Order: sequence, then structure tokens, then C-alpha cells
Amino acid sequence: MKNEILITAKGHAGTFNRLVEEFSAIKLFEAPDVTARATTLKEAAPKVRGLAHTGHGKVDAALMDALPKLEIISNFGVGVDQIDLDAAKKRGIVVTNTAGALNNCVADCAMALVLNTLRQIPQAGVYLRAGLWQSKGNFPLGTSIGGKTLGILGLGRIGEEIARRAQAFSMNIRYHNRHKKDVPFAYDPDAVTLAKNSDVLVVIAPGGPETDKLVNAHVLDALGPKGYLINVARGSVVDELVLLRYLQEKKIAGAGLDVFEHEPKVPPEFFTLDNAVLTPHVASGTHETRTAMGALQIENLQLHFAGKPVTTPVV
Ligand code: NAP
Ligand code: 8YV
Repeated sequence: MKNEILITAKGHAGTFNRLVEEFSAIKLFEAPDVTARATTLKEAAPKVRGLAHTGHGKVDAALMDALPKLEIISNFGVGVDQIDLDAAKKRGIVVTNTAGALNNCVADCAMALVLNTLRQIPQAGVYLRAGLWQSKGNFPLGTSIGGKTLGILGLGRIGEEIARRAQAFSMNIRYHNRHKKDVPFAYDPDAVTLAKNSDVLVVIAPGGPETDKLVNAHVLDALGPKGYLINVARGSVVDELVLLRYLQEKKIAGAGLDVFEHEPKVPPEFFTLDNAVLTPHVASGTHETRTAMGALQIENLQLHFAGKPVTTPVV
């Protein structure tokens, strides 16, 4: 007999197809309104032991309580800031993520944002297509990468891969974490000091209450008018409205942003900025990585149902 799971969102197509094939799956996302959702949860309550979650909606204590047989929440994504981990722990529910599966692609995207933001590649492309090369002459000069200092806020699995790539571009690396690591990079005791010592600040720390608006006016002031901010972590880690104002007023030089506070809504004022490169949360978005993330999500469910230790536990 197949194990019973609840799927919260359709997500990556290949993974969804495998989930539906390998488990007996109830699709919560098909419920069109609150009443239908309550009916679906009632149907799921006596049998669902696993939740296949796709990063973005909240998994709170109320949802856990609606599923009294729930044993495991298997997240598609490494960031688990939308899951109430304390509530899961209290209820003895295992939480897993897809740690490691996406390090390379997210680091590639972070580096791409560094290159595109400092060298203004997207803006230069728009300039050319608008015929301005011919009518106005050469595109304005960009900022060079080599020799600049990259500050990494959150030197974890992905942060270390970003550091490796940035070193290949002859950048100097510094970082700030809560805990100093045994790495050959300079450590700064807080985000403000890191920003002060950096030309480019890359944010790749987890989201959640502890890092909420960690990058605020003080950090942006420390980064200064020649400094660049890259965010591939979570929109919540940066004070978005303050950042918008600093970009408009050129109080920092530019930003490369893959994540936003209220995705998929992005304040439209960002769209008119000439000093920002924007992507719609695509850092892990390749066929290979999304397939690997799905495989790990499913592996964690299968291992748990087989009574074995899961591969990538969070709680
Ligand atoms: P990780 O290995 O756990 O690394 C996170 C790092 O952040 C750790 O070094 C940690 O060090 C540091 N950190 C945690 N809390 C901090 C705080 N309050 N202040 C300063 N540093 C702090 O995680 P990862 O796998 O690299 O992923 C990092 C995050 O990237 C995820 O949580 C997710 O939100 C985001 N992400 C985004 C995308 C995307 O598509 N844009 C894709 C994947 C991941 P300490 O514990 O010593 O502080
Ligand atoms: C998304 C991510 O989860 O892993 C993370 O933390 O932010 C991304 O990989 C992915 O878009 C799935 O929704």
C-alpha cells in the first residue's frame, strides 16, 4: 500500500509527477477556497503521515494540528523560514529540506548578479536594442570586479560556493556569521562592519525572525555610495523600502536582487531603477537542480516511511 501524503503546491512538474506516482497524494492546492481547504484537510486528517511542501506558503501549528497523524514535512528547498520549526519539534514531526542539492546553481546565480550588476550587462543590452548606441554613443562605464572585496553575509553551504567563484574572479573575501569558521577569509563581528569593509555585500543567510531586516539603513550606510548589495537569500533579510530609497537616491551604487519581501509582488518602483538588476527568485531554477531537489525531497519521505534516518534533517 502506498504511503499517504499531502502536497501543498504543484511546484516543479517532474517532482510533482513522481510524488503523485510514488505516494497516495492529496492535493491541498486544488482546494479553491477556505471551505474546500477545510474539507480537504478533514479528508486528510485520519491518514496523512507526510507533507510535501514547496517552500513558499506557511506551514504553521494550525496546519500541523489539522493533520494529527503527520510525521514528516519534506520541503522542496533549503530555506525553511515558512515552516514553524518549534511547532514541528513540539509535535515530534521531522522536518527535512534539500540542503546541498542547489549550492552550485544558487552560487552561480549570485555570481551572475555580481557580474551583471557591476558591469550593467542587462542595462547595456537594453541600450543597444533601443538604438541608443548609434544615436547617443557609447554606453556609460561600469565597475570592475577583480580586486574588489566581496562580503558574504551567511557563509554557509551556498556562501562557501559563492566565495570559491568570487576568488576565481580575483575578488577578496570577508564574511559574517554568528559563529566564526575555520576558513581563510577575514571575519567581521557584525553586518555593519562587514558592509563597511566590502565593495559588494552578498546576502545568503536564512530568512526568519532572527534575520528580519538585518540589512537596514545602518548596513546600507556602511556599504556607502560606491557599494553594491546582492540578495539571493530571502526578501525578509533586507529592509526593502529602505533599499528602494537608497537606490533611488544613489546612496548605494546598485543592487542585484533575486528575492523580495512579498513575492511574487515587487514594488513597481524597482522596475524603473537604472541601478538594479532584478530576477524573479530563479537562483535554483535549472532543470538539473530542480530535479535533484525533488529527488532529495522524495528520498527523505521514502526513508522516513521505511523507518530509516532521513538524509537532510532540519528538525
Ligand atoms: P546554511 O548552510 O545553513 O548557511 C547559512 C549561513 O548563514 C550559516 O553560515 C550561518 O552561520 C549564517 N547565519 C544564520 N543566521 C545568521 C544570522 N542571524 N546572522 C548572520 N549569519 C547567520 O544555508 P544555505 O544552504 O547556504 O542556504 C542559505 C539560505 O539561502 C537559505 O536559508 C535560503 O533562504 C536561501 N536560498 C535562496 C535561494 C534562492 O533561490 N534565491 C536558493 C537556495 C537558498 P551561523 O549559524 O554561524 O550564524
Ligand atoms: C526555492 C529556495 O525554494 O531552496 C530555497 O530556499 O529559495 C529556492 O530553491 C525554490 O524556488 C522552490 O520553490
